[in-house]
Amino acid sequence: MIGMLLATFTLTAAPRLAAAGALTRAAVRLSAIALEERGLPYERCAVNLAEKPANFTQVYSKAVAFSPHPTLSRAKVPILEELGGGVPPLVESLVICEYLEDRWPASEARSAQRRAACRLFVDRYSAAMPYMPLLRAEEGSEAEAEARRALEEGMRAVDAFLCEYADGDGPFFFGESFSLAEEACAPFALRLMRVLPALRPQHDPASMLEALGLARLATWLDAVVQRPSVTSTAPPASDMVAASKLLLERMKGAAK
Ligand SMILES: N[C@@H](CCC(=O)N[C@@H](CS)C(=O)NCC(=O)O)C(=O)O
Repeated sequence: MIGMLLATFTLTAAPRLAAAGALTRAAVRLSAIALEERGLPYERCAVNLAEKPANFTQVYSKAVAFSPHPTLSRAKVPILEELGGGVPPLVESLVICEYLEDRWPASEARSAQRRAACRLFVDRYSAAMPYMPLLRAEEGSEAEAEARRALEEGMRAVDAFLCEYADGDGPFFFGESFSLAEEACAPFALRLMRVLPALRPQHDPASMLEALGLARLATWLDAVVQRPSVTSTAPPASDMVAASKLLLERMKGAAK
């Protein structure tokens, strides 16, 4: 399987983002979105995750200051390296996003409380919007009904968080500014909005949000999935759907 290494990056020489041919991995896409949002030039290079090359595992080891171990510190993409000024390579997509924001702020300075709310949103979003259980459940089963209830509950929670802590005008968490809140959630939001309705039209998230009256979340999701940095780093929707289908079949096979 081809994976991605988000690698050599510098503003003084040609930056390099090492990745799979297409940005199929959400964690890597998240970092690519953050680079695109800042207009930072970068180059991508691919790494085979099934047979990780030595230069990849070495860079990862340097980043975590530990030799890759089968369970403890398996070398993962993305990696951001060649940051200049003696900065070691960086791993973990959220760490990379925060680093980029600290070093090349994409928006105006905000209070500690506002930044904390933004980080809490990222944490809440990934935990609250589960759609894989809905895709994995047999159609018409009690498990499917339960998964639908869980997604609806999550949608209500995320909408309530936006209403309470995000800028009222929207569409993003900080109004017109596309921030870490969006960078970190965008790949998952895109999958929710493209894959779920394609595979289970009866669970179309846009219709669910409308029926539940969750306008703030609907506005946020709409704006996120249309953002150029999100669409330009994403594979075509048909590829995302096909990849999810394959994954579901594998999961089904493994469960037998
Ligand atoms: N928490 C990490 C997760 C990164 C991750 O799971 N990367 C996967 C691809 S999406 C990977 O490189 N897997 C290879 C492996 O675990 O051997 C992040 O957000 O950067």
